[in-house]
Amino acid sequence: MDFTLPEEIEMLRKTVREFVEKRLLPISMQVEEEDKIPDEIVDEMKDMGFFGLPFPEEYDGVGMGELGYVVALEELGAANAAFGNLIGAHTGIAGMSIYLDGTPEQKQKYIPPMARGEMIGAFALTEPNAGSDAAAIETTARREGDKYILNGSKMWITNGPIANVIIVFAVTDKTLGARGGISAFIVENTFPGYRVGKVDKKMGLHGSYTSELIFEDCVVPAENLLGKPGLGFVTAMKALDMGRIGLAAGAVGAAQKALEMSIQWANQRVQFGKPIGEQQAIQWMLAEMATEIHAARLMTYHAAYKADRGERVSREAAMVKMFASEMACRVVDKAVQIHGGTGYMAEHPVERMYRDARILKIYEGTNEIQRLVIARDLLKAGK
Ligand code: COS
Repeated sequence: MDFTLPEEIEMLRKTVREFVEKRLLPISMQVEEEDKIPDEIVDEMKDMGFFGLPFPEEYDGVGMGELGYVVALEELGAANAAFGNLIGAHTGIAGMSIYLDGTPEQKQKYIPPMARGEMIGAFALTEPNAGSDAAAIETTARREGDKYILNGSKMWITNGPIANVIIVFAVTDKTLGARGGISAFIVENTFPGYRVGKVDKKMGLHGSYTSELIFEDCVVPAENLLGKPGLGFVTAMKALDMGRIGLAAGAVGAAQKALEMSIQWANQRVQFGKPIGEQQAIQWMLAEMATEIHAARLMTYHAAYKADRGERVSREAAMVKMFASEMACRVVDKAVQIHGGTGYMAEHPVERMYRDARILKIYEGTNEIQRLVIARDLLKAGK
């Protein structure tokens, strides 16, 4: 058993880390305050291949697979969460849906411009009446000749306001539900009847855009049906399996950064005549933080490795999403505690990280849903 990462992935890590240190960390506070990633930074991220990390080079990707992708997301997680969120929605679930289930023509048409960052992706599943119960979506798609007509609305869609390619899940046969009644579509933002609705204001993730998407007799060419008719729910679940591993990687990266800031503060902050790091209370917190991060990191790499082998990872993805997100929340909470009043101040990065971490337990499937997925699989497999 070899825990060494392939050399090209270690090199990728080094490149991303340097970029994060030089370009992203210095503007993390600016992104927070302006609620926007500067355009020139997004362009640099595109030039570095961040938008197509897992996809093969034949699609203009970097060919790093899921493992390389999660290592990059882990590094990105050290900076403002908006950076990883842009990539996660675009690559991890939108591009991934096309990569997993698209026809050769669809892959050739959409993945290269997405990998180059010329088209931004979004994944539109959630609706006002269908969050955890994703099979309860009400958006409809009815076939009319060589077109589908979509009607309905989606909410809380990451990258919604800036997306050019939207993976939309809609009901094609109400009687069949999750098993044959939901289809996936590749919708371009220029298609008639598509528009962006209300843009959301959030507790955290400032600089990452989330919005409602509205489909009013939206006309979608029949060739933009993604995968087989009626099998869209399976596409959504498979893409989410991959997305959840990426989410865990971002959580690990953020937690690692919070730990490093806490160690630095523990060495520097003097109380009772000595650095607080010499107090056992602080030492125990640091030890617990580091241990949990280590466990989550190994779980993340393992799930990505298994995904790259083409194995089904639903159980592992649910486990690592649940564990890493809860770990990150515990770690950033301790980081705020170690920083004391300083950590509660809006000018300190741990204050932002504390707010940003909270969504990890909710999106890409609440942790209650992850527990359900794990438990169902346990009961089915008997182990
Ligand atoms: N991979 C492949 N196929 C899958 C799958 C997966 N991970 N999960 C489900 N399927 C397929 C199966 O074929 C399944 O049928 P069988 O069990 O008969 O084989 C079918 O889909 C229906 O699945 P299931 O019975 O599990 O559907 P449920 O309606 O019970 O819902 C949950 C399943 C709750 C797990 C699903 O709705 C979910 O993940 N909800 C959270 C949604 C979410 O993450 N939202 C975040 C917003 S998008 S960022």
